[in-house]
Amino acid sequence: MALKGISYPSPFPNNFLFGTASSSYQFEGAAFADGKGPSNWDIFTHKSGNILDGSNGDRAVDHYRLYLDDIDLMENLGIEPFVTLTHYDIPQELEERYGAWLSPEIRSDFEHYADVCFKYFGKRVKYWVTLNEPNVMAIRGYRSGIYPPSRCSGSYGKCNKGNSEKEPLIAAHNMILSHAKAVNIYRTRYQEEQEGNIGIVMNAIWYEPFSNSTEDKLAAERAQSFFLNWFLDPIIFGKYPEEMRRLLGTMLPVFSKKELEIMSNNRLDFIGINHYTSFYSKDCIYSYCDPEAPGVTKSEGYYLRTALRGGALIGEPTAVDWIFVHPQGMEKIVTYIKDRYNNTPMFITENGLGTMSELNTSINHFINDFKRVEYMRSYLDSLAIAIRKGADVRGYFAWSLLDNFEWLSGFTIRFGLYHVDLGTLKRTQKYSGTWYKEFIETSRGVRGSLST
Ligand code: GBH
Repeated sequence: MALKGISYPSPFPNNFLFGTASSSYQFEGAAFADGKGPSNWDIFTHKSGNILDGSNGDRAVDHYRLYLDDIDLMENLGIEPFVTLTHYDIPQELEERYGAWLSPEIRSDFEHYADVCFKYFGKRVKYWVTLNEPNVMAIRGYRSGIYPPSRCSGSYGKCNKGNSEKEPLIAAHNMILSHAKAVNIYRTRYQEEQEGNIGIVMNAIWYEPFSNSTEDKLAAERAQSFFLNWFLDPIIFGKYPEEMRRLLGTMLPVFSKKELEIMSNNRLDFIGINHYTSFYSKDCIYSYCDPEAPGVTKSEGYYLRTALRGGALIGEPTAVDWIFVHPQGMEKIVTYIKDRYNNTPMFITENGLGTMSELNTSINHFINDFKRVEYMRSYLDSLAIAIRKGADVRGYFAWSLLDNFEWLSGFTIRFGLYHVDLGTLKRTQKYSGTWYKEFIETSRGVRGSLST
């Protein structure tokens, strides 16, 4: 049915920001240009066997050279720049000098780096993000070891064995304090004059209890605590989540009085949420779980993460092994964060769908990305419900503007609203890009109109 000419109030507030997301290592290339030293990811991707298709970010999608063209594409989708100080990659030199995130020394180096960025770019940047997904950096860098610096612990046995289970906790502790120092510098030296905002971006998964039992509900709560609240609680409340303190005891680092002081000047201006998927979580304290399965050890919070229940998946599987299409998760995770953190302003800093990048496939196959549109539409609908119910969400960014270097998957997975020809690097708008532009135009204020 077509309802033409009728306007409906848009569920998105008037000044809601829509945009796209990108990241330096995945986009820029120019890995060794203009005096840049190697990052931990440069070193990691150059070791054979680390990246699925043997590729690396040396050239990526050459955003370093093509940035003006790409900014035109971004503007086409209407944005205000948000700048992230660290999206996984850090100078390899810090790794070699003192073990990077494992050392408290990184805190003052990070502070200095942030200071330089605020000083030189703060006039033009009104939204700063200190760290992208520190929870993923800590887990993948120091527990499963599948990201640099490839340190694994606990029940993960693939890399250098014998690291302490404490390492992810220590790395996280230093990340939290590095974040805090950067925020502090911004607050004391720049914010008043530059009138910007500063926050952090977390990867957030919605954990649905595997069953109605109290045990599984508690497991879902622990899953949030050991993944998300692990960082947000100390940053916002000045202490690690209750479940972590109880289960981990002395394994968990403590904040000294002086550190707490730095952190107290730190209320976040916003929480950035990267949300893509949901999982079930099943209790492993009162019920048996295979101790070799990832997630079930004490330092991980004793819960089993699974997409499968009674023979059915939590959502449609996708080309990305950890993304299941479960749009309700968006409303639920946003509402969860709203309730726990006093409705701190939120941005959905990443959401999107990866598709397979088969070789020898005609460009039309990639351009007609109806699945991506379906995914985005359903997640945006779900986000709109959370907003209607009172969540203070101020923007949404699609991951990603362009197809790009997808970390361990190299160039085998594409997330872009624009297709990138990996030979010529030519950018071509996909159906999702066209759709998103139109969606943005019709979603502002009361101009939203609906036709079905
Ligand atoms: C985001 O990461 C990244 O910020 C972005 O650079 C990336 O391109 C994009 O998503 C698409 O992948 O194994 O415990 O970490 C999301 C990375 C990987 C986070 C899978 C959640 C599962 C939980 N995600 N991960 S864990």
